[in-house]
Amino acid sequence: MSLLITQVTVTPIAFPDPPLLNVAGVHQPWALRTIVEVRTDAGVVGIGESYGDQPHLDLMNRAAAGLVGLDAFDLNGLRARVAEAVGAEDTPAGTGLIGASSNQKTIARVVSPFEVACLDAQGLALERPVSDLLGGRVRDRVSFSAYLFYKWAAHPGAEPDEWGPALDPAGIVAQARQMIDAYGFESIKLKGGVFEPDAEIAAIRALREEFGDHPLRLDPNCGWTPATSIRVAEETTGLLEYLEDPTPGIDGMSEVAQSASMPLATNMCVVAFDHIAEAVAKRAVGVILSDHHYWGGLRASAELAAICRTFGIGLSMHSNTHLGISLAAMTHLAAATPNLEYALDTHTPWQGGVDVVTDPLTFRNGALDVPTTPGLGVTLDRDGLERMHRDYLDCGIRSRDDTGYMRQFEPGFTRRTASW
Ligand code: GKR
Ligand code: MG
Repeated sequence: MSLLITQVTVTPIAFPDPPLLNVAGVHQPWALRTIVEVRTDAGVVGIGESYGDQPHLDLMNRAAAGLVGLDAFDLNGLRARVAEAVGAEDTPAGTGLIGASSNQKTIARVVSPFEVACLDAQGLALERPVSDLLGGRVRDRVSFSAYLFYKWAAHPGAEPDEWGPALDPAGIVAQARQMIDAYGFESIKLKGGVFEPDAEIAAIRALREEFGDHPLRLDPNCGWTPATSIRVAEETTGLLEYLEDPTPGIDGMSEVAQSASMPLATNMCVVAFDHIAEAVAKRAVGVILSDHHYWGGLRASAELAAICRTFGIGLSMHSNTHLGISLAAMTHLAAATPNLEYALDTHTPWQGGVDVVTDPLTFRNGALDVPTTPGLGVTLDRDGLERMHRDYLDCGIRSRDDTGYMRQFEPGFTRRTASW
């Protein structure tokens, strides 16, 4: 069967995003993503989704130009061509909430959407779901967690959104109730690093009181020093299934891990293959959050899973603001990853039903059925893509900048890394 790439399209899009708070500031009114389409001589078109920041978009466009003529089954060839197009570039994506950048990580990030699109095309051509191409489903349903954020009621000057404000424990519990009623999630993650640690511990206690059985996680995105992290770990003993990125760096995490009773998780200090050896040697992390968008695609994420299994490290999955192509890719990957023991993160509830696919996967009891139809099992909404591309052109945002946006309202604001 021939599956040669005949054309690659890269389309940046924008869609509304609520004012979610984090250590870097606050989400802007528009979130950016990029949709890639890989056309083949067999007539099938595979789709993928990635970040929308300008430097990354430039690299994806550069890489796309070199992919025509490649066999969509040749994923090693894809990586080689992307690496050649990226060259020595080292560009960060977004806010730095997914760890430091490097040339290897830049290549991995650019490969990812094209690899997903090639796997989608392969699945469509072979009439098999992507999970089959990754080794086959070990589960039919994939569980996700309720991802809570402190947030404002509205973007300044705009109408309140459907979620309302969440600026204290009562607001967080109300948000959890609303999200769990709508989606049925059974695990809960709170994005911290926004208020002083005692306020965030109080929110965790309030969640525990309200949701007796739900596993809880807290993620301040490195907002605390090692000493503060040790104290928070002590005070949340018995409350958390894991504590995510309390403090920056492998050394800092290692210091905290020595006394913390719960595993420490990360999507900030182990974010590329060359970080793993040091993290293992220093016993810095108990759980790695994989993310195919920056680990280099679905197959690279499966390699990460094997390494975690080898070293007895737990595996969870990270998310950034995303749409339905990424959600489908995450679901196929999780379905085919035996040692993914934790419910996955997703930002889906925050997108208010806006999507770039006509048939988004839908949550039932906090989980998604793994698609069994060919490819990713979702279809690009071409009218939606056009509309969202126009929104991208009109919104004026070209890179995510949570800190710059926050400074419009709090001029002295600085990112709170290790500030408590
Ligand atoms: O959406 O503000 C956000 C999150 O803070 C995100 O950017 C992080 O990368 O979800 C992420 C995390 O787990 O660190
Ligand atoms: Mg995190």
